[in-house]
Amino acid sequence: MKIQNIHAREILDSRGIPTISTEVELWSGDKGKGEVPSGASTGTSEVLELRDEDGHVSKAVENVNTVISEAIKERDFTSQKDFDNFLIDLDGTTQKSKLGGNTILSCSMAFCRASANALGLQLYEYFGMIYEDKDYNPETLRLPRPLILVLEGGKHGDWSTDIQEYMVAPKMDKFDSFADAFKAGTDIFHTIRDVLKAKGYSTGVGFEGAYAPKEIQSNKEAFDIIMEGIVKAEYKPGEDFEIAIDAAASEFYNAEKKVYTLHRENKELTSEEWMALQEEWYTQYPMFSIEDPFDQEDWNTWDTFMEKHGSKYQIVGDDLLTTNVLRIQRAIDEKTVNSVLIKLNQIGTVTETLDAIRLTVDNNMTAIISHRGGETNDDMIADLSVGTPAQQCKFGGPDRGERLAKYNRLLEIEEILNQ
Ligand code: 2PG
Ligand code: MG
Repeated sequence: MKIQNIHAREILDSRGIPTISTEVELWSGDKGKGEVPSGASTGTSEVLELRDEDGHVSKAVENVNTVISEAIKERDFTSQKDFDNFLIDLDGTTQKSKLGGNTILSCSMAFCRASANALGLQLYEYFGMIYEDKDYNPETLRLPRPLILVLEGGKHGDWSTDIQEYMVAPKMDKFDSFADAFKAGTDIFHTIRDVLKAKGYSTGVGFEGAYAPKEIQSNKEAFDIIMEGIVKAEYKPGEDFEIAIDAAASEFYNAEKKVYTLHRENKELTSEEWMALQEEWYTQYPMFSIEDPFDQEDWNTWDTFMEKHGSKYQIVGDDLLTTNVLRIQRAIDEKTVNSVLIKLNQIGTVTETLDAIRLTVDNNMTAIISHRGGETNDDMIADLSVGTPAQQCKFGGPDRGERLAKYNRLLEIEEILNQ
């Protein structure tokens, strides 16, 4: 695949914050675009997001339009891996701190789309091809189980709760299709709105398209509201829907004092105390998945939690692992998690993202393809969740266009696959 042109520009993400969009044109005339998301609650081991002092991304844009453009134009790349490795070498740093992780990812995504277009493939088919799974068979592609956001707090929801995300997860065998499961999830979402209204709580949404009522009294009340929503929407908690959370605990961990500060509970808790409080909550509800229950460097507590509860819950590393194969390997060796959250922009190329998924599933863990707090209308992650063996996705709540761009793409893919 030979590149004729590459061009980047600054656009705004779903929060009105600048991000980078890059378009690649191949000599065949096929084009592809990549729009990069941005985290709000970021892990410290993520690749560098290159920003100017005033928050813009003009340096990142300039890097694409000068250094990268000059280096890759007219060059023939044999594969996505070849292209991504070329950019990784051009940058030459472990954190992609010279050119920027966001800069490199925008090129990687754009090249990926252009290549799929050149081959006349759907993007999910192309992911299936380049995932290098020897058992790959387009006939067996599956839609993911969605973890649908219904309430948000933490950094995303102005700290209405300390826990950042409360999600409902349909049991897929209870529904005939992804479309049916997703529709049921949105029914619950709308019913939760009624529950909040009845309590006199606000129903405005946070960064990721779910309710973030300031009036909520405690982290636990959020669980009760969700249970009421599931039942009132006439689904059975535990049977039709389970609950998933992302505690994003690094955001309220005080590393100096070694305590978790729960503003909503007015408590400062040691790792052990925080674990005990979580255990008390989770045993009362039909929990399925628990993401980032502890700080990103509190490995020992993670290991203990996993040993005690790994057979019962999906325990997911996000800020802990940052889609980084070195950290994922450590988690495999120490048995820290049984699931890995996958985000393209934590690691900075399509190829390294596929490597992270492969390492995860080859070690019998689940992979969840995830959006970011700051998103664009780019829907690549929907295709990524279908074309790879990741069986779950986390794309936010059904009340903001940039979240629905991904869900709606899944609805489209399901229809194409059923034809
Ligand atoms: C997370 C993500 C997405 P952010 O923590 O899982 O929900 O949030 O992009 O802010 O890191
Ligand atoms: Mg997270």
